[in-house]
Amino acid sequence: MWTKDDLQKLVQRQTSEFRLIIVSNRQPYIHDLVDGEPQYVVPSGGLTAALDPLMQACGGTWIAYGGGKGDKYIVDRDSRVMVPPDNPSYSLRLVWLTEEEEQGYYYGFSNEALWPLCHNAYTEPIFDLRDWQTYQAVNRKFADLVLDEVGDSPAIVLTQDYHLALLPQYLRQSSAPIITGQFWHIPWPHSEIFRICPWQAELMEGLLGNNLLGFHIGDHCSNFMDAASRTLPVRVDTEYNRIDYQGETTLVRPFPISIDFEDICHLSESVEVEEEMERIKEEWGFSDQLIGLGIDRVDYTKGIPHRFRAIGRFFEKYPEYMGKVVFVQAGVLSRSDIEAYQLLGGQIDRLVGEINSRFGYGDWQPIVYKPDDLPSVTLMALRRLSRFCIVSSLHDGMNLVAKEYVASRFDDDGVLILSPFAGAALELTQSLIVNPYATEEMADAIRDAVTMPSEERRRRMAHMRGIVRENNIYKWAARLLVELMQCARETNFRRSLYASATASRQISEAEHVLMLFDYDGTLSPIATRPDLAALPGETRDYLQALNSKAAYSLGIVSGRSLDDVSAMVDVPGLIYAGNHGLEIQWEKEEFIHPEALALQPVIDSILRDLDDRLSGYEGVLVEGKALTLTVHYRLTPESLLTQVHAGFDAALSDYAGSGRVRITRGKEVLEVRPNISWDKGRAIDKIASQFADSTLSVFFGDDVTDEDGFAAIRELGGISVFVGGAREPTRALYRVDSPAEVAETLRLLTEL
Ligand code: GDG
Repeated sequence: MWTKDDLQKLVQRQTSEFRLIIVSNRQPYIHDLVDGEPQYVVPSGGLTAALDPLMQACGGTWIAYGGGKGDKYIVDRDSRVMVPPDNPSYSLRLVWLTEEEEQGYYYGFSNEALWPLCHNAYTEPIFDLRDWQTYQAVNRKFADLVLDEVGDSPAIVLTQDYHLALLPQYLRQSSAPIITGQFWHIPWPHSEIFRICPWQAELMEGLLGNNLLGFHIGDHCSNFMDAASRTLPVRVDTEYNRIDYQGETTLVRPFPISIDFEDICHLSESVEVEEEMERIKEEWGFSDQLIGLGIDRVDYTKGIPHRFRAIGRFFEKYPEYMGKVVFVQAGVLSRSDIEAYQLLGGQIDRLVGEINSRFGYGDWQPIVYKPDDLPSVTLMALRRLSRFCIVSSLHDGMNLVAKEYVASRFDDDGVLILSPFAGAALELTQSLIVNPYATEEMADAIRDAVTMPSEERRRRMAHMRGIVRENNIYKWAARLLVELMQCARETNFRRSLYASATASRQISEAEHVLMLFDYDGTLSPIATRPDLAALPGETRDYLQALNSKAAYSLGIVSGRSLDDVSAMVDVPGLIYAGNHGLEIQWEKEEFIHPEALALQPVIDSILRDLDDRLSGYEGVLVEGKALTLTVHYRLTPESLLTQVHAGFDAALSDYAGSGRVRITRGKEVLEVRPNISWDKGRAIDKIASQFADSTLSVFFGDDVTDEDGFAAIRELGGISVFVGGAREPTRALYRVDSPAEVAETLRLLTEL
């Protein structure tokens, strides 16, 4: 089970070289003015509930619209404040919008166009040109602040939701070192519906600015890919869920969002909640009645009228429950400036009035409606008091209310009635899943919930709790981050060293640059035999030219022996490190690792054994390099490979477990080195230590053994460059395609 702690460790291990920036419309802590004093409130809504725990675990910056009246009073000159206020752990930076901007971007395009467009709730979207233009302008405003926050350092920017569909494209248009991910919290409509939007192509282009785009469930991913293929000239790969457009790739993945299960479970057991339960029973006059519960943002997608109709039908069909069952609907009013929401408010009030006056008697009313944004302790108490909870969404990305209900029932009691049109229905299969439009079936589901034997209630609830406990918010965040890191490796984020403004600036501004290269596959193309891997003539010239500049010191760190590599490169005055850095030679030092020297007889004996066993095989070359050895088998026919590998195993069996040698399998080569804590990374550290701290270290490499070098360079705050395909995993921060591009980089630097 994922915990906050696990997530924190994952972030440190995998993403430490990137800053994490979340961008959303709404801030997680809004500051209002109470009696002239700024006071914060945590807004209700799924987004905050899900992402605040992630930011608390990871640190970083959250960029959002400063919509609170007190916001301006609590931020610093950069519009920044540390949050949560009680336990500051990450930074919140605010974007300021005028009233017109808020109107056009938030109420207008986001909530009168996109929200109804994405939800099958039969509310017609309003497409207003001015709203659209404001939406574009505000997305740019957000992008500017994000770019300011990113500066030159590599960042993961995780954008939230439908308010910011154009932002990723704006970020990509800059050359900032950003990996872009976006989570779309609401459904993505079928392409037949999406195409009614007059700006479908622009929206699609905006979202394809993401390296990774997440939805809650697979259906929304499929809808999106289908819509993309009908809107733009994209290539869609449905097997790997990826879209290629204008040379860039967007991965489309389902990430079912969740909640902090343990936290909610723990809170619901508290004494405060127990006391609140007593207070509610007494003050609201609930004696022995069975309580049904609804908790929603009052929105036309949540199916609140549909649920009330079913409650009316329940009492009509099963009058014996009159006076014995009461339904509490808690709600928080939202977007009340929008006409569709005002109409909904009126419709709900009328329905509650009708049902209560038709069935209610004495002190008993079938529906208690509290659209008052109740405090969370009250909501928690209501969850615990209730026999059943209804989530009757007409269409819902996930629906966290359902998961919160499950998490708070530590007693394994309670029945969840759930719409199949909420993403949550795919996980909470032990709920009573009912179509909210089917009033008759909903009424029967309510009857089933109130009559369900305790044993069955517990069995179902225990099952659902197991699922939500396992699929908690930390797992969601971890999966998203892991996938984003995969994107960092798979996309052309490391497209080219010289396309990166950061790297170019770092190099051109450095007082001194220590630039080290692996040889095979980095400076020279891989050849069929090691002696054929010659250095291209122009590369030699560039190395020489650059090394003669006072601001540069160049060197080679290779797996070849020192004598071999210095003969192949043949540029005097360079730093040469051979045998993976076990021997180093240049004007400032001559070094042979003493332990390696002591283990030389062991390497010699393995060499003889490998030679005896393998030198007869076609295409096998056993190369002794004194301190290490390499077997090359790039030219060995496929049919002999099994025997060659068996030869390795036999020759190495006595040594593999001895702890004296280290065996690495690289690009169709097998290398045997003394097992001492020394590698290319340590050699690079040793060389770099001879230079001033202000020296910028750069290392180009292509093979597994170069990864140690990349790690060392990262520690030194330098520039690590992987030479090779975009899809190969590496720790390097930058990438160039081939030895030819390394030569081109050298040429450009000589001309600086
Ligand atoms: C979007 C997607 C997706 C509700 N009423 C009150 C109240 N709430 C809290 C709930 C819950 C949150 O608001 C609602 O979350 P939902 O997931 O149900 O829905 P949306 O706000 O529409 O969120 C949705 C979500 O994003 C996350 O991705 O699941 O599909 O539409 O936490 O407890 N809180 C208070 N008073 C209320 O009356 N205090």
